[in-house]
Amino acid sequence: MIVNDVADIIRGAVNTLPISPLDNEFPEVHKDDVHIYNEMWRCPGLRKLHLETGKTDYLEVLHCVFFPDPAYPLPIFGCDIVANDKTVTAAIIDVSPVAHLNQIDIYPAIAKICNRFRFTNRRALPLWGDEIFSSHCKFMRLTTIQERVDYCSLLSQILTVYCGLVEQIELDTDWINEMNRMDDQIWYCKQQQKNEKTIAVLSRWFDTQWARDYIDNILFDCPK
Ligand code: BLA
Repeated sequence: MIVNDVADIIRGAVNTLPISPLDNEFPEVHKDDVHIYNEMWRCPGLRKLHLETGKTDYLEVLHCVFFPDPAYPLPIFGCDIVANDKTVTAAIIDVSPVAHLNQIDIYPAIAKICNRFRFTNRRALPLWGDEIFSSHCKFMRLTTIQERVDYCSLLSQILTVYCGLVEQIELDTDWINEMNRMDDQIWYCKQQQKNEKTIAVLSRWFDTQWARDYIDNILFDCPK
């Protein structure tokens, strides 16, 4: 199953970092045939590394975001998978920019990796996504086994570069830079909160208010 393969790649990358566990309000959520698992960590440079996997009888989702500590000049890593029993309808991966990343430019390495992969069933980003994702963002349907393998390979190469950057990044003590990175991360979270497909699926499974709170506080909580 693609969600399990992708989750294992993410856990492998997370384990290369000096992580510690993060308070996790919902390690597991079970309702009828819906089962959601949350894993959360932190490490120097990242305020929250979050991996969520969700399964129902007919749908599997994986959501993962590495949210930087705004005191460090790091971009945001994010990926998402939505799969039914036949196909992966949505697979997305991006290293999303925020202001003042000038310490080390990760994008030439990311561009080189992304240019190695060509997916046939590309999808257009919704407007809210267009405003936060980088120009290297990949968003597509995965229809063949080869495309799933390619997605996993793309993911592990990007995570190697991203986690390598996290390990060598230094604190940027300029508080104006920090405030700008904070603003951009809040903008990222607010835009992601607008994804109507997330709220639609979660409110099919749970109470609408619970779904809203879960999106705003667990999936895309703003930095404080
Ligand atoms: C799309 N996200 C979706 C879709 C669903 C979810 C059902 C529609 C699938 C489709 O169009 O084929 C739902 N995703 C979820 C749910 C969870 C989840 C319920 O992870 C967890 C409980 N979404 C993210 C992250 C990104 C992201 C981190 O969580 C990107 C980094 C992007 N998801 C994203 C985008 C779409 C999407 C861009 C397409 C939205 C659209 O086409 O309008």
